[in-house]
Amino acid sequence: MEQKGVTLWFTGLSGAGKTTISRLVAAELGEKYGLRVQILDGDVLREEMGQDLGFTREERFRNIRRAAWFARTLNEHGVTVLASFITPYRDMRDHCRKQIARFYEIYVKCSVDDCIERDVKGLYKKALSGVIPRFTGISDPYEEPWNPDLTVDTSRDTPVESARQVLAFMERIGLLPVKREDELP
Ligand code: ADX
Repeated sequence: MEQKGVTLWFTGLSGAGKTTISRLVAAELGEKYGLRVQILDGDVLREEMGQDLGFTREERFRNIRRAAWFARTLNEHGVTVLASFITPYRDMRDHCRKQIARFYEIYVKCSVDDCIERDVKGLYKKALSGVIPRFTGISDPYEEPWNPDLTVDTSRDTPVESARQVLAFMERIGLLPVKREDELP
């Protein structure tokens, strides 16, 4: 089936700001542009239908395969998907790019030091003390994207600024519906 919607795939470390930014973007896309939007989030998807999965490379890949399938299916139904998963390996992101016709990779860049300092969920502390094994950025790899469609830097910019950059990117490449003069209120 033709994929009518697009997927913005946010990749980056835990706590980098993927979820926060995707929520801000989703609100704007829905309210201002009337797009049908679905957020797919790593923590939520794992809770709802990934309890069988841990964090080995294979399990992460299975998680990402499921998410990519969902994104693709939603796109086929005209839904814009904002997916936020660490997606730590390049081959996983390449898989997504192949599966999803209109796929845009957004690197939510943040230094490990800043993530440790924020530690919103308290997971870095546990990872550093060895309570959580295989933690991305601490005891498990994160392969930085070589050629993302967009990078937002949350060590430097606020979530609102980053969300604006995402919307500006979407506008620049023609992903936002243009309102005609006579349609404006
Ligand atoms: S992915 O690697 O498969 O893409 P995903 O984005 O779904 O990861 O889930 C990451 C979330 O799981 C983190 O934000 C964090 O809340 C939680 N988590 C628990 N254990 C780990 C771990 N070992 N590594 C990374 N994230 C973990």
